[in-house]
Amino acid sequence: MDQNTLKQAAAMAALDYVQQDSIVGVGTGSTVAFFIQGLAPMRNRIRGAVSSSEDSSAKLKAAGIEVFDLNAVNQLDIYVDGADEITSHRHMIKGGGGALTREKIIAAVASKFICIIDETKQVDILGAFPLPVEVIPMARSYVARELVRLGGQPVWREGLVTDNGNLILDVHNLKILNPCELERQINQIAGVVCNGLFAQRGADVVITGTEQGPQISE
Ligand code: ABF
Repeated sequence: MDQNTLKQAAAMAALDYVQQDSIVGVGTGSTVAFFIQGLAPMRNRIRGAVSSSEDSSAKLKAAGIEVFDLNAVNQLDIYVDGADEITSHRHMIKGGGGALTREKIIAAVASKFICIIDETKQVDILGAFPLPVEVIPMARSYVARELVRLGGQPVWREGLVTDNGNLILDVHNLKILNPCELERQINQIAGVVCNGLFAQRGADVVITGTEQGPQISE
């Protein structure tokens, strides 16, 4: 099976967690795009969605699904999103799509974070995928110097401005043995808006598309 088929299988399996008359938290990326396609036929059985990016908002609206501002919602039963890397502890690197900040906010609100992946995302140790860090533009160089002090090699993702008007540094050559601690350390650097380590708040359910079908871990 090709990677897209595996992603689609995981995304379809996540539909079973969507509750009647609920507002669904929706992430960003190509795996989530399959989930949004699967949500479309259910649009009259849910109230709508809260979206983690302008890209996903456009896909949801095109599918006829109402998009709510998070401030209009008190709680979310589920948040469905992909990942760039994930460990057996359900710690993740996210943000390859540049939407990490809104993704982390919605994940914080949701009761259950359902991560949908293909099996290529599973790793023993996080860090082969460069860790995205969203920064306030004026702080880019200072934050880059601080990330070097933490052992990384930050590269400015030139040409990309996030939905929040900020910049992204992708940090290479990290071998992340304590994701929770590094997440905290990076968050303390002045000028950092958010970083792509989802370890303090990891996933609650992981649905992996495999050759044998979707495998669910919770
Ligand atoms: C998104 O899912 C991002 O955090 C992450 O980069 C992406 C994974 O992309 P894809 O599903 O396209 O492999 O939530």
